[in-house]
Amino acid sequence: MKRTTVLIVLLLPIMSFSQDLITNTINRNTTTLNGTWHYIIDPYETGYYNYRHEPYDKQTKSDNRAFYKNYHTDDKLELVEYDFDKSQTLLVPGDWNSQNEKLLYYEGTIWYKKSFDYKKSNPLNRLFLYFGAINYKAEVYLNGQKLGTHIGGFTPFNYEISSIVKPKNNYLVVKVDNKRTKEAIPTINTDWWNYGGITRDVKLIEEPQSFVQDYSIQLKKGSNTSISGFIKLNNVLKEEKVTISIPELKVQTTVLVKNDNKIGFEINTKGIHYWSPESPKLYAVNIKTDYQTLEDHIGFRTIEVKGPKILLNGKSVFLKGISIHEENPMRAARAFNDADALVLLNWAKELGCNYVRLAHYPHNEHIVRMADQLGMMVWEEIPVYWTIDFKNESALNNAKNQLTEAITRDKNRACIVIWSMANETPPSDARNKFLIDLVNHTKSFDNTRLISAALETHNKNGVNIVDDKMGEYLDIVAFNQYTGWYGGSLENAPNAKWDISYDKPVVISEFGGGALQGLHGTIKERWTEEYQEYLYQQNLRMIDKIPNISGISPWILVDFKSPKRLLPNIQDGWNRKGLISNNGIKKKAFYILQKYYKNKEHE
Ligand code: GCB
Repeated sequence: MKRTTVLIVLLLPIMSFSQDLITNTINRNTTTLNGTWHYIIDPYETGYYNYRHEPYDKQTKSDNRAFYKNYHTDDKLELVEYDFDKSQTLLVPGDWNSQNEKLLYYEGTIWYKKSFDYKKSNPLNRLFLYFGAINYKAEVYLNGQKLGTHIGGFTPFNYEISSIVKPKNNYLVVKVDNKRTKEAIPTINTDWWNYGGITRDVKLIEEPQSFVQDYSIQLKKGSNTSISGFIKLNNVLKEEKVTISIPELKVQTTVLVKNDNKIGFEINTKGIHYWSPESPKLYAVNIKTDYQTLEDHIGFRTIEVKGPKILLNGKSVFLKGISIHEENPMRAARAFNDADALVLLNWAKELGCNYVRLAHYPHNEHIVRMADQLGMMVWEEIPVYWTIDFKNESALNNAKNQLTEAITRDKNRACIVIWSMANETPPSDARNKFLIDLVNHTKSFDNTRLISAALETHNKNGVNIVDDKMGEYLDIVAFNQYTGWYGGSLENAPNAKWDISYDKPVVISEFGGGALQGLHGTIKERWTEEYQEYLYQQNLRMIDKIPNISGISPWILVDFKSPKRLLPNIQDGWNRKGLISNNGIKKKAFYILQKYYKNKEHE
């Protein structure tokens, strides 16, 4: 193998994490805790607070009434008012709403309990407990000891449990609370189902004393021959050598690691087969220390903006996209595995997409990895949605933390080309400050991708205006517009006038309208497939004339559940803007967009 020049840069810790996230858990030595978990529905939080409403886990004296104690007694006289083992079970991963009819609308606390045995393969090894996501707030306890609290429903977190875990009869208890609150991210008001529960994989990760916790391996900004990034070890015992190799490119480099800080590296190479939708090449990359070898599969590509164009690997690209929620419509449930990811992404492929907007929060790692493999560019977003409590410092920290966790998990995925800061947030000084903070935060982690946010337009004297101040801070000016649905005439749409203040690529992050699959009529009848079809035809005619248009992600691939959509016999709890119905049948508008994308291939 060719040795290349090594540049070692000591990167300062960029921010302190609430817990240090372990990345690439898919390729580590793990044991799943997925499966059946016992649960107790606890709307009054009886297992958390005593009758003076003081949390048990903040008391100095241990109290067996706390559900996390999972208390059992042989004393027939003793008062014990809960028993996980006699309670029902739920499947993990999975939302609770879709698993028990009584929980469809439930928003509040549910306690989960899983017992397990665990024998480490080497007694000196360390053990970590990893959750893919829990919506929304999780209090986690193992064998009666609190591990921590996590806030945010769509990002992973982990705890070290080496000193608590036993070979037999461990009991893991998690209090999950999905109540909506004003200061949360997202806030009280959203147009999607507030699925509660342990919604993603749970696993135990066994690691050596000192291990590779995280790394970034990507093409360096501005270069198409230099692969750079950092390696972060956990618990460096002595000076350690870490070798990063990409056998197929015949390159490797070794860095000397002295402490737990991130260590930068750079590898120069030639002959990279760049990742693209047409050819989503992923390279096996090995990270080797004295104690372990960790493998990943990483694609290399450049993504940049030049004036009003988006360039992928130096060539102008049009984002032929579609928006997607993390939901399997056939199960009417949160999506959480490869099979779900395939259903959604194969539909997008069939539509002719090269790009998906994963709205409105970070989706599970399965779909992101699948997009990497299938060659689908991705817009990843955090749930800063509508009217967040922008003046609230803790809301900002919460949003930043969710962004940190999302970027930490996904930064090595070539498919991700855009980080989105927000969706349809109302402009104000407080909002601008909030979003600018998020933009800077993102740049401090990852300067290789583009930054955007779904903004809004307003109309003045018949002209559609995009002048949101945030446009200055974004690489791509994206906005949602609903001509023909929430306002504006479809007939005149193709002649609409546009005034966009920025000479940057423009992406229509949403447009669309609802139709009940199977309902037919004329283009003058709302909810018919014909109306939706006409809406797509006219919007696409209009979009073709928008200056600097560089991509679209219409709203939305498939009908999705929303408690806000109440019209009987039409909506029945579903947002009907899907191009595909909730039972998987394509509506007429699907074929309009498919044809539009097909024609784009010849442009
Ligand atoms: C929007 C939102 C999206 C909604 C959609 C709608 O602008 O961004 O979350 O679901 O409109 O259907 O109204």
